[in-house]
Amino acid sequence: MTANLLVIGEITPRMDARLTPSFTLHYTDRIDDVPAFLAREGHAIAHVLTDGHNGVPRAWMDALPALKLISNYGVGYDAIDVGLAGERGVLVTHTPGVLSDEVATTALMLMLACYRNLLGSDAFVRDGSWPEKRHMALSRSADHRRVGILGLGRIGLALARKLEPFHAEISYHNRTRRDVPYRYCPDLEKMAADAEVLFVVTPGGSETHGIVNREVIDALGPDGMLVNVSRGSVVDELALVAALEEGRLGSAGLDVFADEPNVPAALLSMDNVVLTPHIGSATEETRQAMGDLVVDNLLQHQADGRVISPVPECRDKSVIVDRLAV
Ligand code: NAP
Ligand code: 8YV
Repeated sequence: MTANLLVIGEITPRMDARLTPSFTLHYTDRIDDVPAFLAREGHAIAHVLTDGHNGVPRAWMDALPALKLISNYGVGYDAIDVGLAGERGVLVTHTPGVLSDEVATTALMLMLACYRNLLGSDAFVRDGSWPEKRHMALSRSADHRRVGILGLGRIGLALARKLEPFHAEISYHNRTRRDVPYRYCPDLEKMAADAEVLFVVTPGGSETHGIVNREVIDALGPDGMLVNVSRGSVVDELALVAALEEGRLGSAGLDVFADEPNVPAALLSMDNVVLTPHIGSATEETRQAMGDLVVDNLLQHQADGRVISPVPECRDKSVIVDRLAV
């Protein structure tokens, strides 16, 4: 007999095909009245699949008394109340590692696009300016930059390694120092003052809310660049927009925003910013790897109650499968 799985957000056909033999899938996007559905069927749903954008609304969790596992399609799980999940004995899994290189590439791409004016160059060709004006204004080099990475975790480290061929001088700020060949800065504002580019790669959530504030942005300065691929909540977006408008910050590459998919109107007309719609991990290859891990967690749990990649808050190590050992 198949078990019920509540699917919040979009999944790929491959994920659907792998899940269907073991689960009856209930897509919330296809249900007219989700609260009414949950009031009727919620008692029989032990598994939820969601993503970093949607999480699981509190009211829905309350309507799922038999919930055992939330499998998150993404590494960031700030949209899920892991404290509440823990209290209720609900496991939460995510997709660490399999997307690190892709998101690092996105961050690097944003830096390169800003320094080398990729969007302006493309527009110069498309709008017919090239034959008429002949030369564009010179851009800035992306080589030999002093770079600060806020959040040298899995993605931050992948990014640091990708920056090495650009001869970057790399510093980082975490709460804890790591055994890496990069300079540790215990003070974020000081790191920003020393850096030409500040990359933001921490998790979202209350601990990091607004830590890139006006002071940090001002420390980066009129020639500085901010690249954010973490969560919009980590940066004070009003302060960021004001600094760009007033020339207190030089440029920005932004993949994430405070109120997605809404982007502050002022950013849309600035030619010193590059904007992408939260596509850090959004390639066929990486989404396949993420989707496989999401599904593997669900199938494993269905088979024996264990999981492969729980979030760190999950303290019960007995439920974790050591993939290398199996
Ligand atoms: P990770 O390995 O857990 O790394 C997070 C890093 O942030 C760690 O080095 C951690 O070091 C640091 N950190 C955490 N809280 C901090 C704080 N309050 N102050 C300073 N540093 C702090 O996570 P990851 O796999 O690299 O992913 C990072 C985040 O990227 C995700 O949580 C997600 O929000 C975002 N992401 C975005 C996309 C996208 O599409 N744009 C895709 C994937 C992930 P300490 O613990 O020592 O402080
Ligand atoms: C996804 C992300 O876009 O992994 C994350 O934390 O932000 C992205 O990989 C998101 O989880 C939605 O699938």
